[in-house]
Amino acid sequence: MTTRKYAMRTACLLLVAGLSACAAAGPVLRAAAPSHPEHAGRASEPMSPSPFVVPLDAATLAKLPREPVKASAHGQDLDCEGVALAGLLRATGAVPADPLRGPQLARYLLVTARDGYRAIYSLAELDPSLSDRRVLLVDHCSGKPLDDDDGPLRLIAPGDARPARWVRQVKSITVVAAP
Ligand SMILES: Nc1nc2c(c(=O)[nH]1)N[C@H]1C(S)=C(S)[C@@H](COP(=O)(O)O)O[C@H]1N2
Ligand SMILES: [Mo]
Repeated sequence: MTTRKYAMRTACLLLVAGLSACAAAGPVLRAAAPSHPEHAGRASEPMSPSPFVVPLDAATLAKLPREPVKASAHGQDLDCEGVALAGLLRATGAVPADPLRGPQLARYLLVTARDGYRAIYSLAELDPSLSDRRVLLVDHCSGKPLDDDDGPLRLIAPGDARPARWVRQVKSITVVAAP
């Protein structure tokens, strides 16, 4: 073998070895891409587990300030009373007391009803530092407890142009981190 041929073969071997090394490094490079948003927050921020079922028992609700809300659905005026969803989430530890940030912004509330109806609200739209929209969990309208068709708990979001998310017969409210 000539010196030149030997040099060429060595160079080729080095090239192949280099490419193999790069191929082997591939998954490592991919792993360095941005991590899942749920893990992108500061380590010091306490996070509730996901899913987190928000307590809706009478004792929990009784501790919260009551708020009136007037709204209109299908031409019918509603004059109701209940608690702010934002206050309920904070009081039960579902969200931190501070303005939402980081991975909290990729979380949402799943609201289910006894008849199978479901709707979601993002945590962000319920945070008073991000939005002035009110969403209330009401238990009385026109001075009376809600009947079984509507209650005993119903959501009312007067900022929504249609009442489609005003879930009647609320069965559960769960905080969920987006997958
Ligand atoms: N549990 C439950 N809540 C629900 C619904 C439903 O089918 N089931 N329909 C929604 C829709 S689409 C509308 S427009 C309003 C209707 O509210 P109303 O029956 O009080 O007018 O309720 C919302 N909440
Ligand atoms: Mo609707």
